[in-house]
Amino acid sequence: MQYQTANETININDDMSMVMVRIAAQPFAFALEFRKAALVIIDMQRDFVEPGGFGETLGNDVSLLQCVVPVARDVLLAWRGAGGLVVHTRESHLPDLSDCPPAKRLRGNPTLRIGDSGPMGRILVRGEAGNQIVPELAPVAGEIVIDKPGKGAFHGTELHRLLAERGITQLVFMGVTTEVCVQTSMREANDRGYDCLLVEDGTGSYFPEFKAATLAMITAQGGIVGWTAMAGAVIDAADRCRVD
Ligand code: TIU
Repeated sequence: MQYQTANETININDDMSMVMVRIAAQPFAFALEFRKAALVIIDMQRDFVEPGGFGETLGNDVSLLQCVVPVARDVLLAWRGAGGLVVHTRESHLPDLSDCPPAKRLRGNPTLRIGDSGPMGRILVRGEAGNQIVPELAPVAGEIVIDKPGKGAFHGTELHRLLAERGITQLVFMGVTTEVCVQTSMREANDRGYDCLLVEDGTGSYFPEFKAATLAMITAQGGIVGWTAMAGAVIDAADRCRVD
């Protein structure tokens, strides 16, 4: 069965489980197949969002990322409420740093390097306070948590296998920072065959101009990397996929 609402077409299976919802997006509408889609929240960790973590050691103003938290929370709650799959990632390293290439640790002139002790524990090390996801977006039982040693969520992780096992073909991305871990993960996903959508107001950068450029790069050339859409459109779509 198919029916038309003001701005979208919705297909419904005979068992009334919704299979496809159109999301208003750039460069054109995104056909969300909710049961084949996962929400992927990249690195919403204290290390990037709060003072005293990795982001600040690199010289960044972490307050620029804090506006992402309430928006990402609204999308997360809607997605969760509709029973969708959620993936959280954390950029993190083993305590012995055996998964941290020296080139990454030694790059630049940070006030503290990866593995050094900071105000929220060892910088970017698994299990430390600063490495945890901010409380507003904390994972719940049944959600996938990926600890990743690189910027991309697929490099050195089981993410592709875990998604393939669940029949996931579409990924809706949020998180930080837009042009570093989010864009790298989206490009990795795009090359692995996923349709990817980035929530524009659910992602943030220490450099607003880099965020704007990333959104433009993703959607250029007919969606060379994927789509972008506002959180409200994604929340509306998730709400329509609820089976109450
Ligand atoms: N520095 C910066 O912008 N980002 C990172 O190092 N990691 C993530 O983006 N998660």
